[in-house]
Amino acid sequence: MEAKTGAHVAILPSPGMGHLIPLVVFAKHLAATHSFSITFINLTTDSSAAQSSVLSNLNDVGLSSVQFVDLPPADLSDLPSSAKIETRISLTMFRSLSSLRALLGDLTSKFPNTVLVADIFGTDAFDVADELSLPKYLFFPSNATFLSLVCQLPALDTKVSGEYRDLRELRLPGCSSPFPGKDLVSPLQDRKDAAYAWFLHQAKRYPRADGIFVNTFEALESQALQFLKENRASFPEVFPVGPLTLEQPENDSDCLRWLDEQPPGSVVFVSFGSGGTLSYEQYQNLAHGLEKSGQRFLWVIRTPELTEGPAAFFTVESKGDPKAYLPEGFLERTKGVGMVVPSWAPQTRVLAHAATGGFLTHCGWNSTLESIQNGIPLIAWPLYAEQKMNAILLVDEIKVAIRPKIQEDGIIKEEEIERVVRGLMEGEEGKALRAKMRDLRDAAAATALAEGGSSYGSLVNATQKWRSNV
Ligand SMILES: *[C@@H]1O[C@H](CO)[C@@H](O)[C@H](O)[C@H]1NC(C)=O
Ligand SMILES: *[C@@H]1O[C@H](CO)[C@@H](O)[C@H](O)[C@H]1NC(C)=O
Ligand SMILES: *[C@@H]1O[C@H](CO)[C@@H](O)[C@H](O)[C@H]1NC(C)=O
Ligand SMILES: *[C@@H]1O[C@H](CO)[C@@H](O)[C@H](O)[C@H]1NC(C)=O
Ligand SMILES: CC(=O)N[C@H]1CO[C@H](CO)[C@@H](O)[C@@H]1O
Repeated sequence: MEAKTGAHVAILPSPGMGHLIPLVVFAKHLAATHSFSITFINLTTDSSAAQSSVLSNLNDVGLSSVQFVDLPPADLSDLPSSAKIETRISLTMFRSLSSLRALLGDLTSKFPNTVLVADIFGTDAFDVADELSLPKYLFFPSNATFLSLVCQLPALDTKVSGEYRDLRELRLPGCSSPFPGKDLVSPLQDRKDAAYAWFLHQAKRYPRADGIFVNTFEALESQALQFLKENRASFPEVFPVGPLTLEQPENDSDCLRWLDEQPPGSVVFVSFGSGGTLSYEQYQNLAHGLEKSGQRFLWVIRTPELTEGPAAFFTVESKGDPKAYLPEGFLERTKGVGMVVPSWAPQTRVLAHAATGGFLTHCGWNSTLESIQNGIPLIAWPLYAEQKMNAILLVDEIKVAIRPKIQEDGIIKEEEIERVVRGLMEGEEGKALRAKMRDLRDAAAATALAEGGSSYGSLVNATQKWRSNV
């Protein structure tokens, strides 16, 4: 492996596909466009095909500038099964520090000009970077609004007693509209849980970074970015480098063939992301609502949650026959109008397809960015707390989404689903959202990581320092 510029970037993703994907895309830009050599550190025991396929994106830039290194897996067997994901990820990082120290020591002897990029659960690695006098950066895979919230969390923690979820309204600088405390990300919902302590621990260490990369762009979140800029005295420089999304490989799937046969802009794509599913009752309502709307749909379906909680964190597969949890006769009645696919669809290709005209989504940040890149307006159906906050922004601030009303019992009724689907695909509201989304798409194309764009310039600015550190 030969360093082209002398500068070398060690990238430390936290375990989990959601964390891996944007860092892979980021690494690809660093290697391909900016000619840095990269070491990608693997902290997981995951050897799944899905993970290898994501990592294979780094192979096209040539293995001469990208290498992969596995750290020995951290032992988490002492954790109770109730330990939350934030706790697990943070502890995996924490318990990997000594092997990371050895690895970075090795790397710096080969590449004296090494920079560490860790993500939001990897700030403990900053200590190791300091010991070795390496510049250290944080990669924040979500948006700038959320980043400005996290940067205010340590202050919030001392100011607020009791639970944030009990606050009817939280008004934070950098977030243009106030939001209910119960819409905060899930680790902030229970301050007595270890997951909160870990999240806060990480947030308190963000200011130590030499800079923070965030997966957004100027035109999308100018207000939050401005707020972060104004806080330069207490917070590191923030570099918007998005939208970072991963294009899926050519995949000749049935649903793309089906889309080929549908009129332009006529299909609503329904998908709750790789970790999302609904209750049995909600499935019935969604099915009836889609059917009554009379709109064409492509629905990625997963086995309903049988236990409590709106959604599971890890990938939920579709097990068994979808007929078992769809209303009787649904598939027959909607034949030709709708298509149901189990578990998975090539989302980026579906969103880029001319037949797709709307997206009913859980509002994961990556799905939001992918939709923006294709100018597809949304129905915001958030499953977890963080996505609820995304929904607020998408619905109230940038106005590219409709949000269905949720009943007291947490269910969205079929009539409401019918209303929002029709509204998005046929109504005046849908037209306005579509026009706004197309403007945003054009802004994304102009500002994104293409040469001359603002995100490109921002990455150049950040990395200039790395080169001049030599
Ligand atoms: C990451 O390392 C583990 C061993 O700890 C290995 O089983 C896994 O295959 C590695 N993943 C990749 C994608 O290399
Ligand atoms: C498309 O991708 C999915 C998920 O990776 C895979 O299961 C399927 O076999 C692929 N289909 C083709 C035709 O490559
Ligand atoms: C970014 O995420 C945060 C928290 O999840 C939320 O407050 C904000 O609305 C989101 N921004 C966008 C553009 O969705
Ligand atoms: C890059 O840095 C220069 C000098 O500080 C600044 O004028 C410019 O706006 C920056 N570019 C971006 C895209 O942030
Ligand atoms: C870039 C990226 O993260 N893409 C993923 C976004 O989420 C969807 C669904 O969860 C995946 O299919 C994409 O691969």
